[in-house]
Amino acid sequence: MEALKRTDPELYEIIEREERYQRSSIRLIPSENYTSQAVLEASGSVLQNKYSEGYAGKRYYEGQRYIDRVERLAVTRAEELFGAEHANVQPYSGSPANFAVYCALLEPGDTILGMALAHGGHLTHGSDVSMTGRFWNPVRYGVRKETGRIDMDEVRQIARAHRPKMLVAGASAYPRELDFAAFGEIAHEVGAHFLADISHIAGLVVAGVHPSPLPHADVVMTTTHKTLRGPRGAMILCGADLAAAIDKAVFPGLQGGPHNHTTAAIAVALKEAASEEFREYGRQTVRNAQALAQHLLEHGYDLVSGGTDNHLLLIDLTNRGILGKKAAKALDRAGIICNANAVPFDPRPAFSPSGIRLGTPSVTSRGMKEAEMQQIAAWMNRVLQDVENEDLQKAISAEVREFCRAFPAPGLAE
Ligand code: DSN
Repeated sequence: MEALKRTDPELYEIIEREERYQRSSIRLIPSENYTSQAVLEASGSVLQNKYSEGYAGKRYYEGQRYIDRVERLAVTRAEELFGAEHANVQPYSGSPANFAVYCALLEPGDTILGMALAHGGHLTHGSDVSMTGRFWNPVRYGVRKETGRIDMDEVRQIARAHRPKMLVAGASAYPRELDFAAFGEIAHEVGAHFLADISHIAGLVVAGVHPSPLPHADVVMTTTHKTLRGPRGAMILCGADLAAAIDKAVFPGLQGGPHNHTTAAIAVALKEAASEEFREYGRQTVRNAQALAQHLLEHGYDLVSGGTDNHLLLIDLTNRGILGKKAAKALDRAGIICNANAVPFDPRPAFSPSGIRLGTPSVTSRGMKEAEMQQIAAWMNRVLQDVENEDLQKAISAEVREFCRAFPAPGLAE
């Protein structure tokens, strides 16, 4: 970044510090990852300089001979990787992508049945604080208090009672497998479209460690930067029957020119994701999450649903008498980064919830395995047992820094 260093040393220094931070800490935010150097290069390329409203072969601007090739590559790779008839790779991120799906398939005021935000769902699945909960009529399902799991009989009952036009399956903080076949059956019984939002688990679906929502879902949306390990972006997959409506909703319905540098980086990530190495990455991500869960259980932590089937876990800290925010901040000072998170039936407010959320996509990208999860759980336990002790946090952060040196992160300079 020599040019940046010369032009804007202040910003250069901030980015350099962030890079050091990413290198020397254990990043357990389940929606984050490390993209490869190849993805970073495509993302920072001259494709940034182009405008290309429209779709490949049908643009409103001339000068697209290379841009069309880029977008066609990304689209074809997405369709092949997920076995979809149609892919739209232009959404800027997951929230606008979900919005586009609703705009394509619903009328204003139609009912959306999605997982409650407070139980692990996403803002755009009809939360009150999201415009999706204002423009459409949200109805919610959650998890069972005793099991921490979605009860498909309850989803069916709610769907029969409210007859939604859209059923959404997908979550930001749900550690268990989603039964896409059952969701699809329920949606189609009540005449709803079924949207599977696999943003968190797309990489696991590719790796075959989570069942695919295809062919049960009418539409599949995923961000590209979580377990899929691409740039920040999103894509929508659907059958040929819905392709025109989805494309029209994305452009010109909601967006102008696509971010071609991101499209290129998505294409690279999809190529990487089609490899056996990536499938092994997905499997190891789940093995690591399960190992981390097991060690935390042994240290006496209360995990929502008792464990995990995927890349993430949710700790309810109520029995330890520590607030989620306090725990997350103490862990950050110790070099272990996670986020405070509501747990299902949380009596506390969203900004100061009772739990923390952890995930293994980033640490797995660094080559960490089950043995390292044991070490991470031990550090977490030491921090959380003495959460006010900043000297201890500082000492652990030095140990973490040293530990991280053995696990180079993709895309970061050594
Ligand atoms: N904000 C993302 C997450 O952290 O899960 C979801 O969009």
